[in-house]
Amino acid sequence: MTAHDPDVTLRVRDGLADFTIEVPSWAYGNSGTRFKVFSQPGVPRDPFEKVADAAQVHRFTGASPRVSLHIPWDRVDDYGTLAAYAADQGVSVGAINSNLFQDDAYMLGSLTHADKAVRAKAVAHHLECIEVMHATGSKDLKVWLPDGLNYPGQDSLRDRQERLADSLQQVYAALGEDHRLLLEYKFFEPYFYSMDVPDWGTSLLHCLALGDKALVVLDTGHHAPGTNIEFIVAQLLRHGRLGAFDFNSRFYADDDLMVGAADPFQLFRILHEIVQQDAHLPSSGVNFMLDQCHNIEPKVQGQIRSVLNVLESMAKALLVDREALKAAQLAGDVLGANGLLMDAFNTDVRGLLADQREERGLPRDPIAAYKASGYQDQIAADRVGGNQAGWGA
Ligand code: AOS
Ligand code: ZN
Ligand code: ZN
Repeated sequence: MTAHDPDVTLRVRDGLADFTIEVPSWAYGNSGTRFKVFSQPGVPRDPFEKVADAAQVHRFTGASPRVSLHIPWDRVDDYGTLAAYAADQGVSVGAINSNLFQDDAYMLGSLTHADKAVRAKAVAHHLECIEVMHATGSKDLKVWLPDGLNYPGQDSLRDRQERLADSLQQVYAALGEDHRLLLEYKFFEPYFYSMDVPDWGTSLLHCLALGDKALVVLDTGHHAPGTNIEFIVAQLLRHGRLGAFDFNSRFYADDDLMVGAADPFQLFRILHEIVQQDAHLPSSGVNFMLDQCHNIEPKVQGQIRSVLNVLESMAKALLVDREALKAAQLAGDVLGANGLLMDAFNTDVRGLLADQREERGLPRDPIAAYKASGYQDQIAADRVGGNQAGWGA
């Protein structure tokens, strides 16, 4: 197979025609680890400048028309003005991310806390996020629950699940007609003995209890080493409960590095499962989002690289000859079936994607075009003293 076979070219063009990747507002601000936040020149000073930076990713890739917001990091006086500004920049507001991990009241839990007043505070925060959704046209409320325990006996594992179910039900009841609640799981951090939504099964159980508008968020950095993530993708798709990805890369833990940078083969295998179920099409409702923090690399450029990594893996997944694969699988042709997958993964699709970008009036090399645009120098000159609140700020 080559990426220039006519039918292959068509399969990739059709498959990517409406495929989009949502970028996070928090990728553009200074961020770091608990050891150090390295400041970079030109970082945004407010959510409007974050949106402007995010819009550059779409401007040069043509594949990132939505920007996830985070409350309170992106709190503004008038969200309608922010949404209108985003539209002027050629993008729209995507998921609204709540924050249950930076308020002292939540030290022992937020939606799971033993104190009903603390749970009410956490529920009220989500009602604020839902108001932001109404004001911006966002359809997705993303809830990452950072609650957990550090020691056995600290609290009742079961009681926390009951409290969580009740709290989530209150949030779910407040959703707008066309809103969705996306519940993200994480197997450790910021707590280390147990998390209250540690795995896809727990997220799925709560989503099933809530209703059809509750779906699971799969963050690729949120699993124990060696986890077969594509199995989780296949299972959640089978039950119609895969709401979104938070794409990133990990070498060690939840590193939030550029997606595809650590294990492009894993990214390909994940997207192969997506393509097998046609879940790359907008009709699937799966939201492909990035959740990354560019600590040492240039921010906008790091996002462009990440988007290109997803597009390249998706294009390779679209190369897989589905009929031939199914036939080989049914025939028990182990090496033939594996060979079909590896043939697609080992195909260089960069030229094909560059050709297709050029056909759409986009740059063949988005990173080179971004670097030549002078945008980075301009924001470095204009934005003195930037450091919008965000990770590690
Ligand atoms: C935290 O580890 C999770 O990945 C969250 O999805 C994300 O980083 C947070 O929602 C930022 O808003
Ligand atoms: Zn995430
Ligand atoms: Zn994470």
